[in-house]
Amino acid sequence: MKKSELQQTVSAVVNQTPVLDVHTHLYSARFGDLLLWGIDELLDYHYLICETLINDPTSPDEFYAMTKADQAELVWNTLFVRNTPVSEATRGVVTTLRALGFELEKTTLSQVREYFASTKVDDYIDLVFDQSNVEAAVMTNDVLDPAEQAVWAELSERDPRFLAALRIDGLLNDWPGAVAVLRAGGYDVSEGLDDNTCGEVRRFLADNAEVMQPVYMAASLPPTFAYPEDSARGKLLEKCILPFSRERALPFAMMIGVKKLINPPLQLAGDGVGKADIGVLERLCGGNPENKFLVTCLSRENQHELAVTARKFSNLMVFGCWWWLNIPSVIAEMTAERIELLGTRFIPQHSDARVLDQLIYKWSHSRKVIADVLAEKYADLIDAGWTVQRSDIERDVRRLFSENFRKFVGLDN
Ligand code: HDL
Ligand code: ZN
Repeated sequence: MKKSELQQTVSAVVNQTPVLDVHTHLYSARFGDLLLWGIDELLDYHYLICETLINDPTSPDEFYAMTKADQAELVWNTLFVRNTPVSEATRGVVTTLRALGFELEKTTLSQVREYFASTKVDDYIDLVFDQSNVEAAVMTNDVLDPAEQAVWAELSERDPRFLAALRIDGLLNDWPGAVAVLRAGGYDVSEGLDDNTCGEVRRFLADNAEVMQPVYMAASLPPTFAYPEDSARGKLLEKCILPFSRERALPFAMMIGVKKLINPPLQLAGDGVGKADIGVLERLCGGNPENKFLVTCLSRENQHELAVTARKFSNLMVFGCWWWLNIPSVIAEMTAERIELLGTRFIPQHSDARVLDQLIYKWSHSRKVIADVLAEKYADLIDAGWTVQRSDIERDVRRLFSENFRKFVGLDN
């Protein structure tokens, strides 16, 4: 292939290759209101809430006391009417509404609301998955959330487009709170984490995994995350999570670097970021060669050392440009250094979508950046004297967009 054909070919292949979205907060329609979709949810996204509250005098407490519709109105007027929607999260709303056929210059919020009021959720899931070319999305299933657990108890048939992930933040980051929930669920646990309690935690994980059939276990962890560590988290990891993950061949996804609630009144929008100690991964991956770890870090300053570490351990798979890294300038930087250090052995992106509609913009924005970086790398390779075929590009993008993940977690084995 000539260099002059690269950009068009790579863009076409990237757009045509379905993606398996390895981390979202979406749910299938059978989870009812847990699945967020439509314009008011799209505008009430916590990324837009904090952007609104730094541009408008409304306090967080006043904002959260408003109805969802009034919150959405304030977000719309502040970020889209009084200001230009040029940030990544605001531009995303523009991309999504355009893709749905709205001419924003002539569209009012109430017209968009009318469209959603007359749309059925099952039809909309089909439309969004088709528009975003997503073949499946991994949910975030909180094992300690009673509302979600109630749905699992009744769930008869599964939508194959929604894969489960056993999310265990509550266990690892709030063990005393978890003890109360597990005891209420009939598990004989105590805070002391003696052998009996650890056995009961493993039974709890096994019972949940039996119901959910997850593709991995996951937890978000603070920048101070340490291993080994003489703490509840350290003991739970050593005696429960790592053995269970190994025995069940269920990879453990660690999302490291979130500083919870640096501004508490902002609630879900109030988290911050901190640089983590990548040495934790050297000890976890090196000390547990039978375990598999999916890892993403929240701090931009961790990315290069994470990619270098991923060169050393075949049981470590790097994924995504998480949260505030999911912006074109940083996706480009991270994808380039990952290709330069890891070739195509990594998972370039996940959407982290909380609202179904976001799949449309998160994937169209990321696909453009990833295609541009890939085209540049193939051009460098052609300059070095290698012949690049379209079939090579198709194989590479399939690897990046789904096959690396499927193989690593044992899907379709
Ligand atoms: O812990 C996580 O999974 C994070 O993605 C948080 O949910 C965060 O609030 C988020 O939505 N980031 O995109
Ligand atoms: Zn998330």
